[in-house]
Amino acid sequence: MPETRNFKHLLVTGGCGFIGSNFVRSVLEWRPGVRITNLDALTYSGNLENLADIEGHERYTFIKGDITDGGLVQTLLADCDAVVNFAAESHVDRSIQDASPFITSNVLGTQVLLQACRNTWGDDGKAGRFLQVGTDEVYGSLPIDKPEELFTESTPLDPSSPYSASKAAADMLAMAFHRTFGMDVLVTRCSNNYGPYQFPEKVIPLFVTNLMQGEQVPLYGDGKNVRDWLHVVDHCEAILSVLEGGRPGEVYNIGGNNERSNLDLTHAILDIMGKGKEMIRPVADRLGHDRRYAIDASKMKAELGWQPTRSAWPKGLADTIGWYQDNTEWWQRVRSGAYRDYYEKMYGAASS
Ligand code: NAD
Ligand code: TDX
Repeated sequence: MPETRNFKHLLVTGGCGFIGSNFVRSVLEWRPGVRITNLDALTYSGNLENLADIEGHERYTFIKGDITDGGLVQTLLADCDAVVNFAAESHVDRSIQDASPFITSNVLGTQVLLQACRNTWGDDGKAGRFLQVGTDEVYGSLPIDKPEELFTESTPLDPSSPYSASKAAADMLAMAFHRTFGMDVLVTRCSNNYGPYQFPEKVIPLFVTNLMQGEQVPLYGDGKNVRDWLHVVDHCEAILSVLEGGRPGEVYNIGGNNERSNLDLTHAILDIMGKGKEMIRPVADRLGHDRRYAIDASKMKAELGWQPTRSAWPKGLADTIGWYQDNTEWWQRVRSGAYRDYYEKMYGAASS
């Protein structure tokens, strides 16, 4: 096992989103000595309510601001010894509608953060560590008829969507700062997450909240596309183990070993919620829709001893559906306002 590092003060970016908020809450609980500053621009998917339960926590500070603001980032970094960069535009369908915010936040934002680290932590940036939270989508698409094929850390990058292309650029910039300046940079690449506080544009909370409102669920294409589902808190634990124990300049793939076709996922949701198959509305396929993602996470297990423990299927899914059923006010607020316009543009019908 590599040497374990202890950090005192993390700058978490994008901590008001789905994964970031779960990470902030979990780390405050798991690491009683660690302080967290959360820098978030509060875009459409950033929500202060996601961390309402830790507002006022003595080891937590929230700063509203953009990762492309280098001066602000540098000021915050002066007292921090690590960055965990979650801040990003994260939805593939939105990147198909308009790629430009993806380039600004995901590419430019990552470069500004990396440069601010060098400006603050010395030319080689070695006074701190930078973890870039990446995605398996950068590897492109696997066939569904070759289950033995998996993404490893050495699979060539071959992104399909503007979203995944922007994330690939961010990963490459992070690695370039390691190779060129010797910065202590690591990249994680994770499969599809599910769990509490996910914005209901992503398939699981979209389908669950549609069904709770008596609406059908829009299934793209033939429904045979496959995703590898991981519970968000397993992802947070994996990120923390890479931050504390990973080797500089390395990529770590994180996955749930839990491949499901969208049709199987939809049927599981319908079963758990006691709904029938007539609630499925087949719709046109997503442009450039990747057929299958599947992660080989053996490096995480071999080097860091990490394995998912919360992703058992369908229990993890049922618990997650239970969370949305118990938190109707949260998602009803999220689904109001600008969300309705997004929904109508995407699915051609107003969300009730
Ligand atoms: P999300 O959309 O729920 O949250 C993104 C957060 O980043 C929001 O709080 C938003 O306000 C903030 N943000 C966006 N642009 C910003 C900017 N320029 N400056 C400051 N804050 C900004 O996304 P998520 O699902 O929590 O994903 C978080 C990260 O994890 C992303 O980098 C994403 O690519 C990656 N990832 C997500 C998944 C998944 O299944 N959701 C899987 C693998 C990797
Ligand atoms: O309405 C829908 N109908 C549908 O069939 C939506 C929104 C999705 N889908 C399908 C498309 C995908 O095959 O469900 C699958 C999952 O879709 P998303 O939830 O949009 O996730 P995906 O595109 O796989 O990307 C997610 O995982 C990797 C996250 O959004 C990314 O941020 C992450 O990097």
